[in-house]
This record gives sequence, structure tokens and C-alpha cells, in this order.
Amino acid sequence: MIALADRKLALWNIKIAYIAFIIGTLCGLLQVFVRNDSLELPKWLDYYQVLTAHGVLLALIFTTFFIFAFLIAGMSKTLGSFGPKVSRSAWLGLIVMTVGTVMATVMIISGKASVLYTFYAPLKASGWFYVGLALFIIGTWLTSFALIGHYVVWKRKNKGQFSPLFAFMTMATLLLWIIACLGVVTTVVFQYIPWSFGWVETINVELSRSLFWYFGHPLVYFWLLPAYIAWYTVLPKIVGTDVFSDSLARFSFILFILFSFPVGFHHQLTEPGIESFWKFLQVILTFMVVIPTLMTAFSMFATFEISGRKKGGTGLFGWFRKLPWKDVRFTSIFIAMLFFIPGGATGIINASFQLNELVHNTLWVVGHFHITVGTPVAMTFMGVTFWLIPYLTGRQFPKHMQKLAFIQVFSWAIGMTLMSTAQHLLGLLGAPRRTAYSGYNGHESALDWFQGLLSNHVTMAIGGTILFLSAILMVYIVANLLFAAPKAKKESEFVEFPIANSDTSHTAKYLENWGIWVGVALALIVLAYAVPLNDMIQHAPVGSRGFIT
Ligand code: HAS
Ligand code: CU
Repeated sequence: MIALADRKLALWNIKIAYIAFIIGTLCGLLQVFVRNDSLELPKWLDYYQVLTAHGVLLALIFTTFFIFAFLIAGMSKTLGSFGPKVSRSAWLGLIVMTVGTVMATVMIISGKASVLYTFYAPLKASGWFYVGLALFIIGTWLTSFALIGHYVVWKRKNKGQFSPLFAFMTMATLLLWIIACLGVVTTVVFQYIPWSFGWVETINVELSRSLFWYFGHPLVYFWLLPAYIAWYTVLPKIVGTDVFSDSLARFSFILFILFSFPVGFHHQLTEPGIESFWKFLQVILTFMVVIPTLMTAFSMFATFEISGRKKGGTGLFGWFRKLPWKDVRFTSIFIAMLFFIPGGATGIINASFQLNELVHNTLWVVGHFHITVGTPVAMTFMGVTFWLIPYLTGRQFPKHMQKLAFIQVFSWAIGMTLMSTAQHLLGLLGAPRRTAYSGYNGHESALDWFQGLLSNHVTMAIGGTILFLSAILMVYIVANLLFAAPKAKKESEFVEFPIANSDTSHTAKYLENWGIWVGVALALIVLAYAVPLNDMIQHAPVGSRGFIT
């Protein structure tokens, strides 16, 4: 068991994550009903306000706090307890993140920041919203530097040794995060804050969006990589085998460092002001970043097959039945992976230059991110929560809670299937996103948009309702595991932090040479961004004033 201080730190991160989770999912519930025209929000509550809260609380706050909880616990587990300096910096990070979160949330709730989670200019929020975001990021850096410091200390003490796989992957994730944040910090500090406080009149919209998406794309991999950490390091242990290939695992994370950044334009393919050559270059690089995911899929199948055969599975697929289906720690993550197959496929459609014309700014994209971050990532985090909280609190994960966990995971999968299928189909048929109104193109209301069984706003709302019920169940399980489940007394009652063995005897030394990889990543960033960003600054049209909804 890891040190008490480290456990407390991780637990606080989890608690804040799930507070954000329940408020964020409630907002989601309100949205699906507004979209199908069966709910009119009261005067003091606005659709865009709710949508902003939903995006910020789930995509930014829930994910980030949970990720840090997992990384803190895993780093303490694999590298040993935190020293006083590391601990102080990580606590400070937690406090600063929380202050930033509260500031941003208060601004959203008071209706002064209805700018959605992408806060596109020229939509303008109160300056304090951007200050809150900046503080949040500074907080994440403090925690990140704490964890990096912990790694450096370990490396000094263990010269010439590979770091444990969990720690290596944590380093890759944090480097990705820190480099990504440079873009959003630049635009928030130098563009949004001066503009929103009225120190300057106008803002360069294209530049602000480009800097945002320079951050916004790696952001999605910042969510994904911790899920991959669980897939690579935790899952093999749960199915009773070792990591399939240590060097493949490390190499795939390095590819994410290289190819996560020079691709942000795939979110801006329809925007004027970027020459098509640069869009096309970034589209090609986007397809490069599919490779580490396919490597991951290969590695997971291999892990499952090896495990199933070890347990006596024979024939081509006999191993499949030998997987531990009754173990919710496994089943949750398996379902998460299944969702990523269509999730990744729709991503490839989005990234295809021409196809993007059809789907951009439609509900299709909303469908896409609910089966990437909303299920593969979120459900992996849920699957981790089931053992991580009892591990940290020293409580049991009782049988009846395990049953509820199954219901939770399956209901999430059903709700998401209904909701995201409807979103994809409606999107293909032209239903727009980022809007409260569905009555476009001569349609009076959302209800006569499309009457298909699945291409229907009602189906979307049914899915959303099931999801919200599932979220309530999740929070009930979390609360139970935090405060009510019986304390573990006997050896057999303790819940473990599953970490698989990873054989480094064939792993090449240069894989852990961060200098090389960060260097190549920076070179790719310069290649993909230097000229177009320079153009945006040199040839900027008159800047835009702000608009407040
Ligand atoms: Fe995306 C928009 C392209 C992955 C999240 N994406 C978004 C937005 C979000 C998001 C939040 O090019 C909306 C942003 C906004 O508000 O405007 N996305 C991609 C591509 C990938 C991709 C090429 N996205 C993700 C992930 C996300 C995420 C991961 C969150 C975690 N996305 C786009 C584009 C847009 C976009 C455009 C802009 C659209 C627009 O016009 O606005 C790739 O990384 C996908 C690679 C994945 C695969 C799938 C491989 C399959 C696997 C299955 C695992 C199964 C296993 C075995 C292991 C190629 C890995 C299971 C066992 C069995 C038996 C099956
Ligand atoms: Cu992207």
C-alpha cells in the first residue's frame, strides 16, 4: 500500500473529479431535452450556459482531476512514496487547479461565460473566466512538475535502469500536456485576457483558434493516454499475464508525443485564412497518429489471446471465452475498447479533408466525441475507479457493489449507443451542433427533422436519460467506496493496484531519451505551424470586437 499522504492526495483529486462529473452529466440531460423541444429552460438558465458547463466540467475538469489521481497513485506505487518537495508541489497544484475551476464555474453559472468549452473568439466571456482557465492550467503544471520531479529523483537513484512502464507512460503523458498547453496559455494570456478586460479593442480570431487547436487536439490524447496506461499496464495483470511487448508500448507513447501536435488544423479544415497546403500537410500527419492506436489494438488482442490460451482456450477463438468476463475491472475496459473501434473510424472520416465538409459542425462530431472521450476514455476511468478508490481507502469492493458496477457499465454502453448513433445519423442528415435550435431548413422543430427510428432527437434524448441514470449510479458507487464500504481487514479483502510485469530486456535505451523525442516533436511543430501562424499574424485582417450572447 502506498503512503497515506499520497493516498489522500489522489483521493482529493478523485472526489473533485466526480463532483464535476455529476454536475456535468446533469447539464447533458438538460441539453438532450432542449434539443428535442420537450424542455424549455427557465429564464435564468440558458442553453449555451448549460452547454458550456457540460463541456468544461466533463471534458476538462472531470478528466484532468481523474487523470492526476490515477497518475499520482501509480507513480507512488511504482516509484515509491513522494518526498516532501514533490508532495508540496502536487498539493499546491491541486489547490490552484481547484481555485481556477471554481472561478471558471462561477462565471459560467452566473451567465458571464456562455462561450462553450472551446471559447471561440469573437464570443466573449468575462475576463475572470479566462483567468480561471489560466489558473487551472498553472495548477496542472505544478502537479505535472511534481510528478516529473519524482521521476527524475528515481532515475538519479537508479542510474542506467529503465523506469517502470507506468512511470515512463506518465512522463510521456505529462510532456504531451505541458507542450500542448503552451498554445492555449499563449492565446489566453496574450489575446483573450487583454481583450476581455478591455485593454485592447479587438482580437485576431484566426490566430486564437489556431492556438486553441494546437492545444485542443493533443488535449484529446491527454485524455486517451491515461486510458492507454490502464490498457497497457493494468489490464494484462487483470487477465493474468505480462505486458505483451515493453518496447512496443513505449514506442507507441513516443509516437503520440511526435504526432499529437502538428495536426490541429484538422479541426479548422473549413476555416478561411489557412492555405490548403498546410491543411493538407496536417491531414497527412493526422493519419500518422492512427498508427500508435493500431499498435495498441494489436497489442491488446495479443494480450487477450495469450491470457486465454494460458487458461486452456484452444482453436482459433477458444481463448475469447476464457477471458475474465465476470470481473468488472476487465469487462468495463473491454467495452471501452469496443467503442473505440467506431470512435476511431469516425475520427478518420472527420480527418479526411473532403469528408470533413459533410460532417463539420453537425451533430456527427458530437457523436464522434461521445464514443471517444465519452466512452473509451470515460468508461476506462470508471473501470479504474472501481478498484482505485478501495485501494486508496483500504475498503473492500463488496459483491453487491460489483453487481451495481456491472449495471452501471452496461447502462452507460446502452445509453451511449442510442445517443451517439442518433447523433451520427442526424449529423449526416444535416442537424447542426452548438445550437439550441433544431428547426432549420424549413423544419418547424426538432421533432419533424427526421422520423427514423434512430435518426431521431427522441432516441437521442432516451439515450441521454439512460446515461444520466447511469451517472447517478456511478456516483452512488463512488460514494459507497469512499465512505461506506466495509474496511478490509483480512489479506483477501484488500483490493490491489494491478500492475503487470513488463520485460525490458529487449527494450532499446534510446526510447527513454526524452531529449531526442521532445526535439523531434518541436521540429514537427515548427514545420507544421511556423509559416501559417506567421501568415496569420502578418496578414491579419482587422481584428474582431467581442460578442456576448
Ligand atoms: Fe477526434 C473532433 C479526428 C480520436 C475527441 N475529436 C473531436 C472532438 C473531440 C474529439 C472532443 O480530423 C470535437 C472537438 C470540438 O468540440 O470541436 N479524432 C480524430 C482522429 C482520431 C481521433 C483521426 N478524438 C479522438 C480521440 C478523442 C477525440 C481519441 C478523445 C479521447 N476528431 C477528429 C477530427 C475532428 C475531431 C478531424 C474535427 C471534426 C470537425 O470537423 O469539427 C484518431 O486518433 C482515431 C484513431 C483510432 C482508430 C481506432 C482503432 C481501434 C481501436 C480499437 C481498440 C480495440 C481493441 C480490441 C484494443 C483508428 C484501437 C478490442 C477487442 C475486440 C474483440 C474488438
Ligand atoms: Cu483532433
